[in-house]
Amino acid sequence: MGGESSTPVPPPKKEYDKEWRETNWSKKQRDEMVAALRNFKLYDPKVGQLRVLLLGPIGAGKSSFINSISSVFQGRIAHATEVAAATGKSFTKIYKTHYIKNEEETLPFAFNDVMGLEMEEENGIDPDDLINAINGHLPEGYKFNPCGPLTDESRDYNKNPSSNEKVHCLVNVIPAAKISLMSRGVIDKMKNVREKASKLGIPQVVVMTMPDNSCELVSRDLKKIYTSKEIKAKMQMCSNALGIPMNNILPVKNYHEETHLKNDMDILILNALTQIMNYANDYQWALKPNKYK
Ligand SMILES: Nc1nc2c(ncn2[C@@H]2O[C@H](COP(=O)(O)OP(=O)(O)OP(=O)(O)O)[C@@H](O)[C@H]2O)c(=O)[nH]1
Ligand SMILES: [Mg+2]
Repeated sequence: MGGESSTPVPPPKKEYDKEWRETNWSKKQRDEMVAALRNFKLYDPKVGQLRVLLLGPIGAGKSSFINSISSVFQGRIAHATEVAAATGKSFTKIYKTHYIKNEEETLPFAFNDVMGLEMEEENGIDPDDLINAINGHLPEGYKFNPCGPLTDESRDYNKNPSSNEKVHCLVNVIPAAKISLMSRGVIDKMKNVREKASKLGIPQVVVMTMPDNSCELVSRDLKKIYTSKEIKAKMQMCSNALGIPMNNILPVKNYHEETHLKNDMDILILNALTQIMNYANDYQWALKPNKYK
């Protein structure tokens, strides 16, 4: 027997040698992205705002993402919407628009987070209500009804939504550690909504949350997000499951236990937000009548 067989095989490396998605982590970059979003110009100012719909499983971090964005712009940990403790039930039950407050004015960004997508009737949202939301038919303050979606016969149904009540970007929120465990039912629901949105030309991204729960390296240092092999594999899984290309899979760590802002967290949140708003703006431009005049 040869002596070489006893040479220990080094464990496979958990990290790439360099970031596969180049990222500027500087404070200057953070401040420049905040400034650019504060001065964001809508292609169609008459519409007034860009509306983003967040959907995903119960407890995916949808509400936390809105709070995280709010925190970045307010320069402190903000509480724009209720966040759940880890229970099995959806915490968000009302269709409510959240705005992002800046120092003086409100940014032209509107966010709607809907209740979780789980299949159990009493627990999840009806896919038809998601389509209603996308098309602007759900009134502000609408309470999701477990017995069925809102129909055009209801008094509450917004029959003639204006452009700013319609959705301009669909954001699928998926926790990194859950992607491989997500039920066929939830994925099918997401795909179904995604196909309907695609027909309307609505841009779509995935915000992949909780990378800290999924990778030890990232939990210690968020800047390892694009060198961690584990995280890249999780992003690839999200991309494959929903059929959304890798460049539209945006990892973020939400503010959840921190008491102060952190530059690295802000960079990922701002990268995601910038991409979402640019896509939403492109879509609004595509909808604009007489745009070539
Ligand atoms: N570690 C970690 N925890 C997170 C992150 N994002 C959210 N959480 C926690 O996950 C839990 C669920 O977050 P929510 O924002 O309430 O989730 P949701 O998608 O709005 O849930 P529903 O409204 O119930 O459907 C909360 O306890 C958050 O503090 C993250 O990036 N990392
Ligand atoms: Mg919520």
